[in-house]
Amino acid sequence: MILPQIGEEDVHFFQENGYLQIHHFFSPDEVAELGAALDQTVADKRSRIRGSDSTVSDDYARVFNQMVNLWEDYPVVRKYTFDPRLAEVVRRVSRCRHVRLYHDHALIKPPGQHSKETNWHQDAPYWPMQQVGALSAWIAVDDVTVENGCMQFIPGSHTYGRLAPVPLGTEGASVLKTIAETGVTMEIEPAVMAMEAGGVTFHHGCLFHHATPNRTDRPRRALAIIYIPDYITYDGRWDAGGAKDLEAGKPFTGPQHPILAEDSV
Ligand SMILES: O=C(O)CCC(=O)C(=O)O
Repeated sequence: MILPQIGEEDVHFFQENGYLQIHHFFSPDEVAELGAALDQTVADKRSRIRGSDSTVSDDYARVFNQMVNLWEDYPVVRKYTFDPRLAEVVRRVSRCRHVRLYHDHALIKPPGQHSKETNWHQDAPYWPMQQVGALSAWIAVDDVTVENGCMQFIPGSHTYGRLAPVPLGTEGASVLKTIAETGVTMEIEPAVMAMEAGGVTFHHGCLFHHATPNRTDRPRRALAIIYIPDYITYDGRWDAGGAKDLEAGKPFTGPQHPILAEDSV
C-alpha cells in the first residue's frame, strides 16, 4: 500500500481546526469507477437503510438522497469504504491505535431550485457513542463548488463539544443558533471546501459544517465514511451500522464495525 503523504503538520492542523482537506486523493479512474457505482445505487432505487421501508420527509429528500451501508451490497463501493489509505489518514489524525467503520453513506444532493442547503450541524449528536472523536471522510465524486453544494466548515468549532442535534431539512435550524443561544460569541468565518472530484475532506464529528443548495442541473454526488477510533464506546442507542449485539459501555465490535486501519508497531 502506498501510504498517504500526511505529516505531523497535517495531524496538528486537524487537531486544531477539526478538518483536513486533501486534493486529488483518488485518481480520475477511481472516481469514475465510484461514480458509476453510485449511479447504479440510484438506478436501483436503493432504500435509505437496506431492508427498511422507513421514508424521510420531502424536505430531507431535498437536502440529499442518503443511502446508508452501501458497502454491504455494492462491492465497488465497499472497495472505497474499506480503502486502507483513507482509514490510515483517519487513524493518524485521530492519534489512535485502530479505527473501525461506523457506516458509509452516499450523499447525493439533488439539483435545481428545490435543492436545499444541508443545515449547519454537527454529526456527533446523531451517533450512539459515549465519547466524541469519531470522524468522517467525504469523497467528492463530482467537482464541488459553492454553486453545487460543497461543504463549508467553521475551523476550530469542534472544540465546543457535542451540542443538541439539528434537524436536517428544517428551515432555520442551525447549530450556529444553538451556540448563540448559549451566549457564546464565536467567529463565523467558514472555510469553503471546493475541490475537484477525487478530493477528500476529513472532519471531526463535532465540527460545525453545512453545504449550500445545489443550483446546477446535475446531482452532486459524494460518498462519506464514518470511522470510530478505538477509545470510543457504545452508548446503547440505535446503531446505524446495523449491529445487534453491541453492549452499552463497551467498545464497538463485530462484523458491522470492522477494523479498517491498525497501528503496525
Ligand atoms: O454532503 C452534505 O451535504 C453534507 C455532508 C455531511 O454533513 C457529512 O458528511 O457529515
